[in-house]
Amino acid sequence: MIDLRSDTVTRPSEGMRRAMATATVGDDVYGEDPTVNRLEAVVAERLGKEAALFVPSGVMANQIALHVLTRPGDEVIVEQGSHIFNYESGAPALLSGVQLRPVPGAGGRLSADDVTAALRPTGAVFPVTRLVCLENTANKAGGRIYTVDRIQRIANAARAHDLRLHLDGARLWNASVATGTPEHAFAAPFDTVWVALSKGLGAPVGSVLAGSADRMARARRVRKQLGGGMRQSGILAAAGLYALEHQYEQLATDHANARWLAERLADLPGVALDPATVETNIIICDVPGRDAAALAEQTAADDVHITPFGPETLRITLHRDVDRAMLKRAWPVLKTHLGRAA
Ligand code: TLP
Repeated sequence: MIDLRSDTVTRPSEGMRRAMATATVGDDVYGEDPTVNRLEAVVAERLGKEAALFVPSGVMANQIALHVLTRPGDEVIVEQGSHIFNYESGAPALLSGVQLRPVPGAGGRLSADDVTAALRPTGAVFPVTRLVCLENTANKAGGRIYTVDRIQRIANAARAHDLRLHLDGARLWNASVATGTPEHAFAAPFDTVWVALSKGLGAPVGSVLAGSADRMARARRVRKQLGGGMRQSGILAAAGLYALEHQYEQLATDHANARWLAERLADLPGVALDPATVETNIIICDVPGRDAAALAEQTAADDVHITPFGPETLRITLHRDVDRAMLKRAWPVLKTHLGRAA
């Protein structure tokens, strides 16, 4: 099986399994797991924040951040393709009592003007605009990157109106590897930011949320309220530390593989794709006039798995468990099924 559905499907490598098996652990609810403490310190430093918190998933990282940065009834500006708006099961309304304001950004990314235009006037009838959430890379935009400059302009617009800022950095590592910009430079304007260990880095479980020491103390409490307090979670944190040390550089290979495939897909008659938009490990392409779900079923029958990401849109995601040789085997299958115009 060649699984290009997501970078979440990556499995722990042999070295990672060894690091997990030999990790020193303690009870993290007592704050006594040395491996978790080390992971939190390492990630806080890489993100340039005072403190960090290991959480079971990216969704929990987003939801904890929303909870500590808002009050019930607030409005939160998000891009309309964002994970928070589309794939978190309505949790912002359930867990934080906030209303999301989905804003369409050109090519799936917001600009400072988009944020300014979405601000609510003051007045008793309006919700209070409290928070702007960005996603870097932007998944539904095809893994596209928010540059530091663009983020800074958005942050200036937001701060001018006393808004807070949160970054969903599920694939922030990819943005850093692709641009050579350190993670802390991307993270600096944000109150809270999280990064995933369980996507391209290849760890089995976990994300790390970072921010000020005060906010992370509150976040620790919210994590417990959500049932995310874990015990000997150093077993999992060890996988994250191993990934950062040994598997981070590999992300560049995923990007090169994505470009290799994008250039070929773009030449197929049935596919609408500008390969220049493929900046990291995700390819989003349209198949005009054809049923994306049916196409994904056809490629799956030939053992190549991709994700329908809209009625006529497909997502193909590169990751460390698909090397160039496997990709070369996947290519004829993709070519056969996708390469026919409607
Ligand atoms: N994304 C998954 C699906 O849920 C779509 C994927 O296959 O890409 N933020 C972003 C930008 C994400 O892409 C994801 C996972 C999450 C948050 C949630 O992370 P987890 O799955 O760890 O809760």
